[in-house]
Amino acid sequence: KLFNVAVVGATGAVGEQIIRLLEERNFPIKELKLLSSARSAGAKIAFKGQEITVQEAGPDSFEGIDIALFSAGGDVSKALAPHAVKAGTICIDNTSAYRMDADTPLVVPEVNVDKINEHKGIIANPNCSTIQMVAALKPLYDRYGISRIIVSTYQAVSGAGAKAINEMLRQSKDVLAGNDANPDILPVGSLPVKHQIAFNAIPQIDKFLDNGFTNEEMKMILETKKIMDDESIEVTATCVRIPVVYGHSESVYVELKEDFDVEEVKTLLANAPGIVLVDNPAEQQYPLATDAAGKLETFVGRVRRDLSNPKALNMWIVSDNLLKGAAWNAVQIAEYIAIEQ
Ligand code: 11C
Repeated sequence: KLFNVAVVGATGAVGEQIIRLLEERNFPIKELKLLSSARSAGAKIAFKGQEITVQEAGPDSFEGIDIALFSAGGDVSKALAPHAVKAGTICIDNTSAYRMDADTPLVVPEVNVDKINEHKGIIANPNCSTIQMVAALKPLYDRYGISRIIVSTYQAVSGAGAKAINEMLRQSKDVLAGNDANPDILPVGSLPVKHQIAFNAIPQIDKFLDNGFTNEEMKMILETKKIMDDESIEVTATCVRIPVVYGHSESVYVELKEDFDVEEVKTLLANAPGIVLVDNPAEQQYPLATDAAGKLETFVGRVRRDLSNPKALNMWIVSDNLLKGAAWNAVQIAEYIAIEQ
């Protein structure tokens, strides 16, 4: 069967990757409709040797569309996905708009692919930093159980969009030339205070909540429990923006419920779907954002027993935040839907 597919947010950093993956994976497409805000409408994007003109997204854009992939921000998803669902479109939403809704499956195929069939029109794609962590922890959860996760992230600027990439590169040149960084975008475009990202680490991703955690940290905490389908897992997170362009890195401490053998853990990880074990300290081999950029897999290394708690492991988890963290996870879900129909 061939599908009519729409990409909402076609000109954004994630939308671009979605279109590239649909082409590379040879997704069974009858017609591809590219949608965006009024500002980007009219742009032309190449797909399989054709030029497709981007149209302005509106409530009537979804007639005849089988699958729509949304990555134009939460407000756009909230405004348009209900119209798409009414038109019979299955929506794969890459924003946080519907992730925690009880009716919306939150899916990482390596973890809970079975949830896709429970959708009521919308399937949510989790936050990038959550996706790579749960993909790597799932094989350990299945074998030993997990009681607690403590994660610190080192997140790429591309997670905050193309403007943040430009800002980091521009600031780097300016600071090296002896000029002011003049921060303008990060940590949060809509907040008044801005901080330099070049040659820096900013412990704020998204806005703060009353509990002292940021939205990004709460996403990691709440989404992990929902995806793992286990409210008993204790999770805490500190999310930090660093001057890397592509690839989020995470230092993860995980307490397991049962005793484990570190070599067995490595074997489980090496054999897990979508996971690549890169763990050879003797040769200084471990996952690096620069190696993960452009790849679909999640890379895990520095696997070692914790010295303060013999039931815990430390590890380093890296993946391309725009691919497994966003576009690839969404296209993977679309591929499962296509196979089922
Ligand atoms: C970042 N994780 O790196 C964010 C971007 O909920 O989909 C993705 C936000 C989201 O800034």
